[in-house]
Formats: sequence, C-alpha cells, structure tokens
Amino acid sequence: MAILNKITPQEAINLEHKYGAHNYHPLPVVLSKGDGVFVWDVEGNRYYDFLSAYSSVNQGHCHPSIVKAMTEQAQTLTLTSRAFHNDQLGPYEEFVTKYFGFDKVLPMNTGAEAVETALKIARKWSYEVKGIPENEAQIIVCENNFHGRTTTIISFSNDPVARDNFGPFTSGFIKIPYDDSAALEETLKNNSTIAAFLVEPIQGEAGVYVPSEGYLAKAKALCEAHNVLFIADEVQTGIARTGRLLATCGNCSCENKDCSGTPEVKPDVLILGKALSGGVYPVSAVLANDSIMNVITPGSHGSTFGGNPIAAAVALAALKVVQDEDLTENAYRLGNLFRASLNTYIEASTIVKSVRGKGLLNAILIDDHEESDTAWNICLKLRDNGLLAKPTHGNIIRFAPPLVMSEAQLLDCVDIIIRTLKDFEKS
Ligand code: IF1
Repeated sequence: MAILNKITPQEAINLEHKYGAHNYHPLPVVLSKGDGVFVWDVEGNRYYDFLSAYSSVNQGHCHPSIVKAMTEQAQTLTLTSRAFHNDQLGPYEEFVTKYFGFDKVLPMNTGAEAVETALKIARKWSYEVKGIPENEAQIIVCENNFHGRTTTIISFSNDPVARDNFGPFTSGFIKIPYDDSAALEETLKNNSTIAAFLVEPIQGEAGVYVPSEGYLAKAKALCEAHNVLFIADEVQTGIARTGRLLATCGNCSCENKDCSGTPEVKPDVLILGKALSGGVYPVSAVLANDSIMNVITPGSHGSTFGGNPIAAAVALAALKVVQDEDLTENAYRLGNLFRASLNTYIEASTIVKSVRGKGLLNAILIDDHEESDTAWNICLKLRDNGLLAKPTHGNIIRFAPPLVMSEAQLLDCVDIIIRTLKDFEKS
C-alpha cells in the first residue's frame, strides 16, 4: 500500500510517549486517515472503525457535508465570543431545539462541560423554582456511571482509577444502583432536597448496560411525582446511536418507523455531545424548556467557545446528515442484525458469554476474569484482521461502528469478529 505519511508507527508512538502525558493506553495502531466507516494507518493498512471515537463519528469519518460546513465557516468567521451575536448561532439553536423538542439550548463544547452545565442548571432551578434551601440541593446519580472527568463529575464516580487522589471532592450527590426503580423511589421519598436524577439511558463505559424495559419511564414518572428533574446524559447514546434519535426516545418525531419507544420518557434536561458534531469539532449542548432554562441569566454561565460560529455550522450540518441519511433507522436495523448474527455464534462459543446493546451500541462479554488480557488480545487480533475495537472494563469489548455502515459492510465485520473470536476458542 502507498505510504500515506512519512512518520513510522514506532516514531509516532515514541513521540507520544516521550512528550505526551500517559493518560491513555491506546491500541498499538497509528492512524492517519479516515473516511466513512474506514480508517487507515500510516502504513496504508485499512480498518473498519468499530469504536467511532466513542460514538462521536456516527455520521462516518470526515463526512463531506460536515467538513464542508466547517471549512467554509473556518474561512469566514471562527470565533466572536458571546460578547457579540453571530449569524450562525440562532439558526442552529432553532434547528436543534425543534429537532429534539425543547424550548431552549445552552451551547457548550465538551460532554463534561455540558454535564457540569446541567448540574448547575438543576441546582439553580431547585433553589429558585422548587424552593430547596440554598446549598442543600442533592442530585441522585447511578453507581458505575460515567459522565466525564471534571473534579465535580469524578466526585460521584465509583471508578477508583478515575477518582483516586483527585480529592477533595464536591458534595451534594447520592449514589444508587443503576436500573433499580425501588432504590430511586426510596431515595426520593426519604429526601426533600433532591434537585435532579442524572442517568445514562445505557451505561456505556460500564460495559453497555441496557436497563430493563420500562426502567427509564418509571424513573421519569418517579421524578415527576417528586418534582425532581430527570436529566438524561445522551452524550454517548444520543444522535441515533441506539436505533432511536435518543435512547430515552422522548422525541415523538423519531424517524424510526417501528420504534417501540416510550415517548413519555422525555427528559427535563437533555445532554448531548460527541456525534452532535459528527466528530469534526467539539460541540455539546444542554436542552430544556423555559421553566428550567430561564434560571440562567446573563453572566450566570458561559464559555469562550460555547456556541461559536464553527460549532454552530458544524452541528447544524451534522444533525441534517442524521435526518437526511435516516441514520436512526439504519442503526436500528443493523443493530438487530449484528446481535442476531453474534448470538448464533455465541450459542456454540466457549469464550463469549453474551452480546448486549441497542442499535449500533453493543458489547460482548468475554468469559474470563476481569484481570485477564483476553479481551485486549482479541482486540489486537481484530486489528490484524482489519477491524478496530477496544475493551471497556477488563473482559468487555464495545462494538460501535459509524451509523452510515451498509448491511454488506456490517456482515463483513461480523465475519471478521467471529473469525477472530474462533482463534481464541478453548478446545
Ligand atoms: C475518556 C466512553 C468514557 C460519556 C458520557 C459524558 C462524557 C462521556 C455518557 C464526557 C465521554 C468518553 C470520554 C473518554 C472515553 C469515553 C468514554 F464511555 F465513551 F467510552 F470514558 F466512558 N457522558 N466519554 O461517555 O464527554 O467530556 O469526553 O466530551 O475520558 O476516556 P467528553
């Protein structure tokens, strides 16, 4: 294959090791090009991308219409700060609020910033609207959550690696088990100072845990009954990833014709990120109706880059790709095909216990202890066979390809995955 880049893989890895903080343990592959469902390494080898930058490139790598929006805006006006208006923000805000069915949006940049923004809005709403005594607001979160890496967010994490030695931590959070309506009800009944319940509709990093049917609807109903805000963190599950426009499926204009969604699970506060920009630029957002969002007044929250012209132009283009290319329906259909294909193999497998997920957010459970490096070795072999994926915790491998994948490409990937797994079958 033609050499796409001068730097050798080892030179690139050595430079990162020497001059970059060691806050990741990447799979040993050095990428230099992306297009649709494929990425290429510096030696010209092509791979199916089955991680999608943690569900950020749902629209496929370097989608032409998103890149076009970015390059045109980048040559026109990149950043004004919010000290002045710009001609891109309003049209984007109108589109995104109508598309997801909310009155207003607060534009930010990263997912963690959007989560922090949602927490601030919930607290401010609880004091100024609900009437909780100041500084007494509590927010319920779930065990094994992942909502980002800021000091406040890791304050309510139970992942020691993400949390150890970063204290002192922010108070005001109550942790309950995920997918446990009784625990939520008990906590709501016993605490009068609850502002909100923050939840991932599917716990991604924890290992693609899909809650039981009806859990989200029950949780929303309990929050309503106790005048508590239901905050959905759809940074990873949103934007068509799970075969619905939103995993909470609170959107009645969902494109998925046979959606079994429960429209009443409409979050009070919706958090988006990642694929909101198609992985082209950091864009995140918090959406809510006026009764909640209007607690935010000039000067009470902000960000230098939040709502910048490039972000607005890119996000508008990225959402139009989701709509125009019917990615929700494609993710729904191909997700069912993916799990059905793997389940057939799993019936006779000695190393894969199960496959779980919704749409094209899936994971397989390797039948080995947490500390084993089987999942890692499987991912190394998948790489050699032309597909990139990475374990989440220990023995779970997440599979999340771009939503623009064709059925033929998906079946090709299923073939690669099963062929690779068979190399690890115990005799
Ligand atoms: C890492 C995975 C982790 C998220 C949800 C907020 C954020 C994320 C549900 C914060 C970010 C990323 C962060 C990245 C790895 C990846 C990830 F689940 F997607 F795989 F860590 F759990 N809410 N998830 O998933 O968004 O600030 O990163 O834009 O930090 O290692 P961000």
